[in-house]
Amino acid sequence: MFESITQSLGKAFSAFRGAGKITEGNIREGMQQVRQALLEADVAYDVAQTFINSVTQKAIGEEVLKSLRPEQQIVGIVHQELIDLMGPVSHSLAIRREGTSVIMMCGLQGSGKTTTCGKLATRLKEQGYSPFLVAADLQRPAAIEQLKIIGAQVGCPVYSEDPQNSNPVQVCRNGVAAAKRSGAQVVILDTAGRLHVDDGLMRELQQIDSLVAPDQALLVCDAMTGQDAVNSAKAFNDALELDGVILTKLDGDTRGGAALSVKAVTGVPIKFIGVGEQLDRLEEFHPDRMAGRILGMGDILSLYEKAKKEFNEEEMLRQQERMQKGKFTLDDFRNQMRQIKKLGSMRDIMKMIPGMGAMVDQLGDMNPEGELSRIEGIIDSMTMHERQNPEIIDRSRRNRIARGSGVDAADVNKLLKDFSMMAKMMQGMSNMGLRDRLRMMKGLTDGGFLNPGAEIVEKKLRSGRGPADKDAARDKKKKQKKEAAKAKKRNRRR
Ligand SMILES: Nc1nc2c(ncn2[C@@H]2O[C@H](COP(=O)(O)OP(=O)(O)O)[C@@H](O)[C@H]2O)c(=O)[nH]1
Ligand SMILES: [Mg+2]
Repeated sequence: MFESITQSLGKAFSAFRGAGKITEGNIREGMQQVRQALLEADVAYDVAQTFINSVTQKAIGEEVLKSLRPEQQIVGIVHQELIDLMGPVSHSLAIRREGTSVIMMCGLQGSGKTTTCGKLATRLKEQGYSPFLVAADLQRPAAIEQLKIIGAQVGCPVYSEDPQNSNPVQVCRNGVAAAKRSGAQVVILDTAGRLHVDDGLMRELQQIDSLVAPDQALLVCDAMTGQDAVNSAKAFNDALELDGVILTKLDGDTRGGAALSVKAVTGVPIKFIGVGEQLDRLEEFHPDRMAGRILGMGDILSLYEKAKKEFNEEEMLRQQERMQKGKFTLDDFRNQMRQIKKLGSMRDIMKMIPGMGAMVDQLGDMNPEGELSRIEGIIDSMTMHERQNPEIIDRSRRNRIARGSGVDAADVNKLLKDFSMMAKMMQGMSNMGLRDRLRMMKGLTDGGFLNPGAEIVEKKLRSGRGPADKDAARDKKKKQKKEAAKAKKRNRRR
């Protein structure tokens, strides 16, 4: 997998070998080669360009990590950028706690839909669900037979109708009804594909989509077809609002272009990958592992992680000292937030904290980074003098800061109040024993200050908006969209 891109990226990184440090000159030269490597891998042009711009910016802005050579540091930055390019991903299949969930599979002919239906059914069965397959591809005579064989292998029922006297929409409707009657928990619809995206195919899929309202619409894409796969993904997503992509045949993909571009071009993440013909050859897609595989430099990556961690620890220690001396300013606070952000997305950090994992789901579409960025924005709008002496911020300064950062004056006030409370606590803490420190920390986190997501989570918990309501909201959104489209059509006819 990915041999060719791994090789050409390796060559690109060698541009930094022997360099004393990262400079604008060698980074530009190296990035030209990275771009070349990406284009050869069949990554979409815009995606490659945006990617190297972003790496360049980070590389120039990043502190020099003493223990690393420039080449190693660049690999680390590219690794992180690759992860951001392909993620974040949720592997959830939105399966309801009760009743029957419907997964609709679509994709071009030969992309691996039928095989992947079998793989998903296998996976679901392993997880203790009872899957049910529906043969809705009436295009190819052998397709129904193929799904029946796969169903027998998995050990799950397959619904089919005589293709002469039926149509795909009817098969899906009847199939879902049959699955419900049989008490199956998950129905997987194997729909028809065409050799190319065409209107007939899209209309048929839209009909099925509106009739059975699937919980998940997944697109199956053949990784070996590179940018074509990405373009078809875009077309399918425009017509159907996909929930995820399953990228197949990665076992034969040496270039990696589709894996790298799908998310950036369509906004839809890859949830699973197919890595072989057998029914157990389905894996969850993990951007970090994929980025590691593409770079093929496990040792350098772990070195980079370690150096980063040490750097963070050094910086944290320095700040702790300032805190204890009562010298902790808003500027230090801002630096600290940047450090936190560098550790990864707030969601990922929360997932690593015991007991917080469940809260991540409750966040829904909320964006704790947004809250951090807002605080950062407010501090950015202060002068250095203000950051170091917040007590001089009077009404007119406060209004200026609020205008500059696009928030209400009340938000500035709240930040100042929270900060002064925190600074006092921090200073007090340095003279305390461990037990009192912990008690104090708890006070801070409960207040939602050191944990900007908390307030949001609490709000959500209070309003009881869980995953089930999210489904309802999604259905409602779809319905509204459809109504609007219908109304438009009606108007046009008049
Ligand atoms: N190597 C490999 N082959 C696959 C994978 N997924 C599907 N295939 C093969 O691709 C071909 C087409 O698959 P099929 O499921 O019939 O595609 P459909 O037309 O979209 O239903 C078959 O020969 C499959 O065995 C995969 O992940 N790796
Ligand atoms: Mg098929």
